[in-house]
Amino acid sequence: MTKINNNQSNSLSSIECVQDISHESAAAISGGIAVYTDANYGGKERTAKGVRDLRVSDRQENVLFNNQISSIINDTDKRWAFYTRAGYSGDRFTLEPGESAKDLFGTGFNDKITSYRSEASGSAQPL
Ligand SMILES: [Ca+2]
Repeated sequence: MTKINNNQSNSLSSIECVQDISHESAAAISGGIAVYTDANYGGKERTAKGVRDLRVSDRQENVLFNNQISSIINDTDKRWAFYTRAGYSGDRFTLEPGESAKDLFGTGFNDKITSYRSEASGSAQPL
């Protein structure tokens, strides 16, 4: 049962994306970002904009991606950052435009991602 259907007024991830990327940049994204619950782009797939808290979006969408992501495809023209905690906090790693993560096992991030978002291209290098 879906409680909320109005994404425009209630989606935290939508709000965050507006802050992160310009409308022009958002329109330039071609293939988008895709995360998978299994390695080698298997299991369940989530293709969407960034998300501030997967626990919230999971509940809204009746899915389970929080602490499940094991591979990622970044088919966009932006760097994307992935975090172990909600609100883009905790440990962080990034994927450059066109870069993919085939298997997060052994990286310290397998089944640990709770939020992710795009970053402006040309921003400072990650730590
Ligand atoms: Ca997994």
